[in-house]
Amino acid sequence: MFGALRREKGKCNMQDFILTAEQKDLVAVAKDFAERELAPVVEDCDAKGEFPMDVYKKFVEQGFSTMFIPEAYGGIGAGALDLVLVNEQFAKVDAGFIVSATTAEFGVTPLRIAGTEEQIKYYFERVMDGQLGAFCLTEADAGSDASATRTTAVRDGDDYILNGSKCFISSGGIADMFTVFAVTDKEKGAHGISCFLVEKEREGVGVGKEENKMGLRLSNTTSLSFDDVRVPAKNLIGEEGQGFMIAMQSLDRSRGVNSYGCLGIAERAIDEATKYAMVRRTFGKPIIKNQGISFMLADMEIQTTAARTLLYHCADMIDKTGQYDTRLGSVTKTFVSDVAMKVTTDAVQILGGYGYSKEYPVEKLMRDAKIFQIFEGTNQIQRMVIGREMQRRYKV
Ligand code: COS
Repeated sequence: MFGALRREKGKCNMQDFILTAEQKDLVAVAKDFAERELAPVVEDCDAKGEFPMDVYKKFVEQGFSTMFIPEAYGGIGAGALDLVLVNEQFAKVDAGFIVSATTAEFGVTPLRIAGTEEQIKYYFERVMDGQLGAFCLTEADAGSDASATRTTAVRDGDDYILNGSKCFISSGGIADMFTVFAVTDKEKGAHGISCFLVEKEREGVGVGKEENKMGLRLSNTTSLSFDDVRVPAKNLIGEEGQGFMIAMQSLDRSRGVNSYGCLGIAERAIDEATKYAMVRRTFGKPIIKNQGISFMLADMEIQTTAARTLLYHCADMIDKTGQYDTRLGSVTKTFVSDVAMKVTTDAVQILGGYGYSKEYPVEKLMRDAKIFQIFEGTNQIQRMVIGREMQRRYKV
């Protein structure tokens, strides 16, 4: 009866309107690769707690690992939004894989903030060869309180000698280069921390056991030890004492855009829960016909749409201004990860007993979502950061 006014199916997706043709192509390529190469190994790797190195090698061959490297250094020079879009597709299949596969980008951030041209080139060359990097800040007694770092670096002629250990390092066991934060002057507190580029092959670098994690089990997470590791002074990133500021600025850059992981998880949870609710029948009708279920799904959609919009906005701001806003990064990280936890918990509820069973994928999504409220600064720390930024803004 409505004829031409009838809505076309699938034409209400905002991605149809705001993405460029190139970005839509990127999304399609990433989606195809993730579903073809990654999806078949996820269940097994999740059970074993293993990073699929064979898939990573293909990921490198396809050029995904060098997307973030500027063209001037031989990479693809993708923007922040391009990277979010691609990584989101991987996260829908498995967030743990893409978190570990992209640690080189997080690892190089201190160099991009304060490194020399020579250091950056050296790091990028190794990434172009398929190597991974890792960002090493957290210690057993320095998690939320990052300035309580105990790892030390003592100057010895033209070198520094590093001693100490780091924990919960993403890609710790598979990375070849580490950006490590260590105390060079313990009297100066946060201003006595410095940052170093440490190659895995240096004598005294040790990789600890892999964490047996609740979720994100395809990501590799280990501790690292530094036992009299001699590093040339040219590996100091920035100046002595700048390390804490470099760490904070690195987190300002990563926290927002790295929310692609939990966004992909939330989107997948909606897919799974909606498909299930359409076919699962109780009392003679599909459960989605019950308002109790359809309202839950609607709330999941509302929250995830808002999360996606916020994340794309955060990435777009970086592309348009070249600036990384501390407040916006923390706001995005907190909102998207809280949404992912809520949405995956509700997806389990909609699937009921099946949701709690490993036979269906939603229990894994719920396990995977949790860490996003914890790493890169807990969501309590994010609220502290946001509160401080608000005080700065409203200072009279
Ligand atoms: N950019 C630039 N400088 C910053 C900064 C930022 N985002 N945040 C802090 N600084 C500077 C401050 O300006 C201050 O310098 P001055 O002494 O010259 O004023 C210095 O760094 C110390 O800052 P502050 O006093 O705020 O440090 P705190 O010890 O109170 O710690 C928090 C601040 C809690 C925000 C910090 O420890 C943090 O982010 N913790 C979480 C760490 C984390 O995310 N870990 C995850 C590891 S990676 S997966």
